Amino acid sequence: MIVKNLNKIALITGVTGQDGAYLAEFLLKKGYEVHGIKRRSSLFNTDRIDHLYEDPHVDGRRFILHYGDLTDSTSLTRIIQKVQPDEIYNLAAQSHVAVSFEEPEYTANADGIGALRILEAIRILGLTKKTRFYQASTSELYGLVQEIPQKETTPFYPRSPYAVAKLYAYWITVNYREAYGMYACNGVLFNHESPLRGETFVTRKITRAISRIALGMQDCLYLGNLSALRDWGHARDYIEMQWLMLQQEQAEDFVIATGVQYSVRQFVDFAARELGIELTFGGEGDAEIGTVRAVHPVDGVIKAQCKVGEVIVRVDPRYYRPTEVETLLGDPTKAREKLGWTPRTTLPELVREMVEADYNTARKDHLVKQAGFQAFDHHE
Ligand code: NDP
Ligand code: GDR
Repeated sequence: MIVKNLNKIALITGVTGQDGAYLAEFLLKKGYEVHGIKRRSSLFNTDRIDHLYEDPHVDGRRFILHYGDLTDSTSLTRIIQKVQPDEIYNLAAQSHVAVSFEEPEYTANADGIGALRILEAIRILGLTKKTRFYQASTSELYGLVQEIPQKETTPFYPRSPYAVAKLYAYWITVNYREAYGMYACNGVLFNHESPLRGETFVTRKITRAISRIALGMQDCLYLGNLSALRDWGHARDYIEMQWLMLQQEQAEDFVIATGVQYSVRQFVDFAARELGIELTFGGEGDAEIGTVRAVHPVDGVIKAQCKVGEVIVRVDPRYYRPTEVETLLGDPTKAREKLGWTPRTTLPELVREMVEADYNTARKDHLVKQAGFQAFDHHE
């Protein structure tokens, strides 16, 4: 049963990220007052939510940003006390698995203890009956998979500092639900992507590079493990589930996935085809390459500038991870049956949307260059 949500107040951590941007827009459309926590940075970091920005000098704002950080309890407690949210969506994280091997302690602090800090703030402020809590859990918890496909009851075996930190956050969320009767739940979300995806995650890295290669702006795309298998969905579909999970009578944890799996290699192939490039993959491991087999014209785009026989994809072992998650495939049956949810976007549709967006950006840069634009520079 869906609870009414008129004039509710939501607080989103990680509002400047991919999911935060989609969720903020979604909740605003539902009539929520939306508060977001952003980090201080030396450059603007609000690109993904600038279209939602409201002038602070005008009364009646429904989208309000606060400075805070998941590693700083005082900022979190202050914001939660001020906002008195009905719902908190904890989306903030150092979310890059490979980076977590480089920054394991920070990742543990932000992604693991960060969740605890919010739960404790809710408890200390006496909001356990008012404030519902959503934790952005992850399919990375399954890591070295114990069962295919993975569902809510599949045992965890995390394979990175990121996943271990998220494991703590998962269980502390369950513990606060059981210990204090809080409405707190985990969404165990499988990979979800979009044109707003960070540029160093594999899907976006591919769609961006293929677009630039097609326009002759880049020669080659260097990737790590091409054989990794993932269950990729669209972020727009998945954030709806984050909201739905907080609208139930009882808090429960849910797996969110499409139930369909592809390899990184297949993702590259789909992206290239969108721009008329057919590839042949050959070799193994570090020696694997993707060679152009054919180039076809495609409506609405300039004919791809790469030549038949050219190698445009290579493997660079620097992108391998010390411990890899080779295969992930989710079983979203519980979400379908209890929340009435099915993913709307297929992988080919997702790839098309991402390539379109990245191609348009690359095309703009290309046109500027072709038109002979030269930066004004006093020092030349
Ligand atoms: P992004 O990396 O796009 O966004 C992460 C957000 O967290 C950004 O707003 C970032 O701020 C913020 N952030 C990072 N560190 C801190 C910190 N110490 N304090 C406050 N804010 C911080 O991730 P996604 O939107 O893709 O993912 C959202 C959540 O879901 C993450 O927790 C992720 O781990 C999890 N998840 C994601 C999946 C996916 O496939 N996308 C799948 C499963 C789980 P800034 O913009 O300044 O960097
Ligand atoms: P993942 O996403 O680790 O699944 O975590 P990512 O896109 O980084 O990697 C997916 C798979 O692709 C392989 N890969 C590469 N990855 C990157 N980033 N760059 C490369 O060049 C490359 N080449 C091959 C990886 O080895 C991996 O197997 C994402 C994040 O959003 C997490 O926050 C989230 O919890 C999980 O999804 C579910």
